[in-house]
Amino acid sequence: PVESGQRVFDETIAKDQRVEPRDWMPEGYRKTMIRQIAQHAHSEIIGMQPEGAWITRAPSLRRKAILLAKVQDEAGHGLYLYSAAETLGADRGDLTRRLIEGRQKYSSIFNYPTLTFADVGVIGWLVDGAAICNQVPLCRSSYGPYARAMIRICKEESFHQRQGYELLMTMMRGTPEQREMVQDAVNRWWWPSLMMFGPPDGESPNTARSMAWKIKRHTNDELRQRFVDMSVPQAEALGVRLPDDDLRWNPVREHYDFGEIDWSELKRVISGDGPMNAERIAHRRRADEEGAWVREAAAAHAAKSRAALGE
Ligand code: FAQ
Repeated sequence: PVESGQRVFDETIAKDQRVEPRDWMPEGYRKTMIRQIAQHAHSEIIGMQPEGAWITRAPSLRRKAILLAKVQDEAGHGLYLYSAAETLGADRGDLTRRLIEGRQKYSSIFNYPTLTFADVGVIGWLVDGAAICNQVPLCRSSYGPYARAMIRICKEESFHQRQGYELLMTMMRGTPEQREMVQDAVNRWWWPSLMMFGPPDGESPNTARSMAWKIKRHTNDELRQRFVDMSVPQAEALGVRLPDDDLRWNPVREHYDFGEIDWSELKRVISGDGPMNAERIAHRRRADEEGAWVREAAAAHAAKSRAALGE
């Protein structure tokens, strides 16, 4: 019965234990978890595109091998997360359809273009850095399969972040043109990276409930601040300027103050009107259509194998 299910669920959350697929859970919890995991999975898969565009143009065999490995990891994260969504009763094909039809979201950050190879480094440093900041606390998220997926994904994201930083370090030791490329990429990606953490707490409809359910462990603004504090010394070590005149240490708060984020830009990009939204979705749609025959063949082969075994 629902009442005892609710009681067990409440106790599980209160004791900081994990909710598992077969456990009773409130419908709202299930819906929220499917929404967040699906958005996260879609982000990994769409997130393959900006960097994937540079695989054929990587400046050396070594850089190409690294980039290939990173983009493959992202595919792996996406598949891993779709599996986590399936434990909640979602259907993978249905989630993909919703993405392609614009009925489900993915991270705003992947709707910006990658103009030079320095963008690959900056995505590793800032975008993967922001992803780690957001996802390390999710390793303690209340839904078991999601929390466990995050542990493995965070380990790989750490490698991604380091490869980006190392790439930028190398470019910063290079020619003046290379240093300019890095600074230009930082100028373009800094503010969108801050937007990855979502709307400000006062305008985040999901945070309160997701915190009560221990799906989220910190608010959007708390994690954004943590990311800013972490990034400033890294920028100094690298020798780049973060493009914000209001960025300075606040000894009273013991945090860096930073400038006002253009929230209208985040709204625009989330609602489908960013620089690359149409292209990202068109590419994903094409990949889905071109892969249809593979899925059909695999299903037919599986059915034949089952028949041969007399099942
Ligand atoms: N972009 O009430 P809240 C990666 C939506 S990392 C687009 O605050 P919530 C690694 C939000 O979904 C990127 N939409 O929502 C990688 C909600 O919409 P809905 C993926 C955004 O869920 C690196 C509405 O606005 N990481 O892929 C964004 O409590 C390099 C109201 O917002 C994750 O998904 C945004 N930036 O908090 C891959 C992490 N922000 O559904 C390749 C897991 C907000 O109500 C290359 N997710 N929205 O219509 C989370 O932690 C949370 O879902 C937040 C949003 C923090 C993103």
